[in-house]
Amino acid sequence: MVGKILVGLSALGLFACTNLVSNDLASQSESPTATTSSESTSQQDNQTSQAWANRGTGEACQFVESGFGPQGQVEVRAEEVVSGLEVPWGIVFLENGDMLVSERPGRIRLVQNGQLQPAAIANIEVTASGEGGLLDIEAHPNFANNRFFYVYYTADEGGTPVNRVERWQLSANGQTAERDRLIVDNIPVARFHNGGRMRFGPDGMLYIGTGDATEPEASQDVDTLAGKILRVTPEGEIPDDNPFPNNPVFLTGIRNTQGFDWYDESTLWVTDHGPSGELGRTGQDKVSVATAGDNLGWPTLQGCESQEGLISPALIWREAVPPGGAAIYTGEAIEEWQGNLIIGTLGSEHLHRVVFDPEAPYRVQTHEVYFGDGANSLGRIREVIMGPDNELYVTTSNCDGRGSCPPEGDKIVRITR
Ligand SMILES: [Ca+2]
Repeated sequence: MVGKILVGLSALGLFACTNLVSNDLASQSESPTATTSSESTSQQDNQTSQAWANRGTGEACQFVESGFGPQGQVEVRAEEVVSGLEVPWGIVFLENGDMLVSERPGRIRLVQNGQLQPAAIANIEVTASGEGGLLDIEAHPNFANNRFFYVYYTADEGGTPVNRVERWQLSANGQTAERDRLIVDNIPVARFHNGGRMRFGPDGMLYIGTGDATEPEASQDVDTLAGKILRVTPEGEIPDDNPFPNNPVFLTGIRNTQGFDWYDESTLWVTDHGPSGELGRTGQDKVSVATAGDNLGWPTLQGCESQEGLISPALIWREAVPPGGAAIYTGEAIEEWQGNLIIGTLGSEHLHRVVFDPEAPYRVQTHEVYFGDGANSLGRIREVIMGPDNELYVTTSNCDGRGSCPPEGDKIVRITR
């Protein structure tokens, strides 16, 4: 039935079609894996494999020829949480509701009882040029007991810049932090494409997005850390069950990811930046559906092209979006968004909602633009993350040299009804 509606309306144009059906379809996505209790395991397995049969083949790739997508139809608003920040790249929520925020120039800031504390709790010596500096921050899954958190930053190693992940420990009173150990070193650096996103997965492993450091072919080389998503233990060791033996690499063929989240325990929705002039190409920012060991195709694939052994995107834009952080909305406040991927965008300055087909979760059903117009624009959006209060938080990145930095600086904003 859903397929027929889509086909029937497609003559009206893609955007009209997605607008008309989005609310209906979104409500079906609330229980994507629901099955009746009478079904046998083998039937479920069979259904599952059918549901994934065309993942990444190009068959389900949606190419947005112009613009970014239809205007969002759900009424949402932004509430300022704090301002006065400078390129807040990542947020960690502490068990008491406070937040740690990484600022790209190298500061870790504390938001305590809703107030941004004036002094940084730690200053990390970064070589900040271009897109490098202090990028993401991530809490240990057992932070409440061990107070460990992770930082990804660009360090000066004897005159050569490298990207590095370290583990730090927050003091008991939360006012200072100390370096604990090195987790991953010598991630290649360039002025652009430094990756930087970190997230703990549902398996308790630390996933780290890296950039190709302006060497596209590095993304296809499983023996470099550039242009990948890495997977390591909380101590920085290589897990025994990584897809490439004795190798931290989890996904290859990535150009510069800053956002990913888990659809289920083994499936990631991954955003990636497309080319900005190299190899004579521009635009082509995209969303892909990935599992362990996948090759997401940079720089081999363009647009919705497909090739054996490479994963074609689910959604790709001709015009430059570039995507910042991304999170699956799991809150109650915006019921229609539940289970959808919400992407913050930098250049196109909006929040993007992507609804996957619950029957075929590798296929984009609808997608929409929020906060994309002048009146309610937030500007450039960097981090996108669900808080422990089940609300969605984003950071602005208007003071990163590519936006219009207001007097109050960058902000953390809550997105709610
Ligand atoms: Ca993070």
